[in-house]
Amino acid sequence: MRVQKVIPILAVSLALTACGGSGGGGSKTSSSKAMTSTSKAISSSVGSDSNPIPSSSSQESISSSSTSSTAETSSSSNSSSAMVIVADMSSGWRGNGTGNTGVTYTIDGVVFDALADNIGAVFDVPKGTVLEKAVIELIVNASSDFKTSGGNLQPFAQALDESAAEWGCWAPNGTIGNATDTTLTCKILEEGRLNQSVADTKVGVQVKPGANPLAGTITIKSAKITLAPASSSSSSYSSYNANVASLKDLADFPIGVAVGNTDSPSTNILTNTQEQAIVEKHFSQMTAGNIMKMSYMHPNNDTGTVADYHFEDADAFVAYAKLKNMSVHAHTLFWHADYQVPTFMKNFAGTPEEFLALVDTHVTTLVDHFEASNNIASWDVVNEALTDDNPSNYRTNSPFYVKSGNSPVFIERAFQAARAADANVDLYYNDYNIENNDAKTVKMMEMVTDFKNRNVPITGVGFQMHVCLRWPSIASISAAMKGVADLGLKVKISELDVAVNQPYCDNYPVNKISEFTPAIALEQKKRYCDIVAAYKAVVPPAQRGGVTVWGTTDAGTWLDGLYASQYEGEKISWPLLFDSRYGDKPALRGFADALQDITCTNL
Ligand code: 9MR
Repeated sequence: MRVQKVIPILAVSLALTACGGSGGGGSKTSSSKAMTSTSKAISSSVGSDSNPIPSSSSQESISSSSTSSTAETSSSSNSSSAMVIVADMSSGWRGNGTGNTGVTYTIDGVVFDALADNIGAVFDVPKGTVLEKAVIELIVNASSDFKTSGGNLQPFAQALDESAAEWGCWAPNGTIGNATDTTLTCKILEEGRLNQSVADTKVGVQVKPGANPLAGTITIKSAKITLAPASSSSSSYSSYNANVASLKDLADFPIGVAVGNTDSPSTNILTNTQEQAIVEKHFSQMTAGNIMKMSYMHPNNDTGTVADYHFEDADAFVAYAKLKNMSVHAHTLFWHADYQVPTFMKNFAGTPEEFLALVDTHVTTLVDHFEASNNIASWDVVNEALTDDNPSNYRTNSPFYVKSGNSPVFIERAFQAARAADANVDLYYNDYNIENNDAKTVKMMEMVTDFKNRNVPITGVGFQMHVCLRWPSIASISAAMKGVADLGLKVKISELDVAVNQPYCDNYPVNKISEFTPAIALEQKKRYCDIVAAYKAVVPPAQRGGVTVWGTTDAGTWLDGLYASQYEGEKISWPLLFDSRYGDKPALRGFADALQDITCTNL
């Protein structure tokens, strides 16, 4: 019989405050089974709304008991016992979701009204609890009117700062009992994203509408969370030591990292000390993941003066980099993506000449402003102006292209203005999928060759390099980079990440990789090594603009968010050098091996 350690959640008070929770998607069917006791509310109690979060010391008061309850997730054969968090059903819960009316405590459990989409009830789990691969089990009883409304239930977990969540669990109406008990289970699959070090996590259930308006009540009769034994964590390399004192010290070209700074606390480089420690130790350059894009920097054009620009966040970011002896690769002056184009640009109604004058003003103002910091190594002048078609072309539906008189002339105009503003800074054209050495690479080469021939002041090409574990081939990557290097241009790997599990990669989902096993981690190590080694092999030292990874830890990768709906509930790509607990991954060793000219291996 397995001995179970029970962690009592000792709630210190009740809370009935409306809390602005957020809903989420998710279409995964949870396993559920109907049981037979009837729920009836025979008493109610309410309390104050003081802090409902149990202190972390209450979590430490682990009591051992030899209950015989099963721990479904404890499939590991090791001797470690399952850790179970059992929620107190008489205190510590609160309503969740906009417009909730709180919870009522009854003899049967915690009751909430199924008023609207995303309304639910939650309790808090203190930060520091490793929820990765934990299984949430809730026994609920939905009233008959809820059942007939067609409503669905979604058990979930979400960090209080909303930096991470598990929305992949879903109990459709057909699996929910009619005034009978239903067991909802929800396995937290997001690797590391709920191993919160900075925020508590709320766990509970919310209602999702069906065909008819929601109605009725949900009684939560019990709630427990069975934590995964440490050995079954998908971060099987969380204690891996890459034995790399400082990545940047192994290279004579910039080693960069993209970071956030106005995002949630968990991804803010100005406040997250764990991330700072990694960045300052291993990197010599930073790129702002977001805040140096057009929509952030030049949101308005009302006055036609510098008052239309927003520099504060970027200035703080550049100043931090400078303080820590890191240069900045500034990203980006032009990017067509709809949500990155400010409204005034989209609505610009002047002539092409007037639009190109606006291009000049935009570029000159930004480049001049940051030149003053004396810490900008390079700019992505134009980002992603080419299509993925075969043959590839300029993005003719980009507002910049259209307003330039259906012409790509804004691109060279931007380079010219940037060079006029700063005589020394490196100027890049930046794009994705150009490392594939296919039609898009051909179009990029045509454009930059033309620029070279006409003395358009381009310094280099940024290969974003958002690659898969097994695609494209190193031969293709090498050939594409060599083409640019042979023109005498600089080559920068500007946004490197190696997605292990990605809907557009490696014949997904047939070859879906659901577990970050040691073997996969080592395959990724070799992949990182092969890419950096290829870079060194084909790009002469004087033309190396550097290698930048697109994010610090796996917990902060853009990939998990972007493709969430396509991951079948498994928003996991494990693409970076550090795991979600800020630990080294073998990928870091692979990167270092290439820098040290050590043969790339998956050993
Ligand atoms: O990683 C960035 C993500 O946080 C932003 O939400 C997104 C939109 O601004 O941009 C991501 O970065 C992109 C970069 O700017 C250009 N190349 C592709 C990157 C990943 O989408």
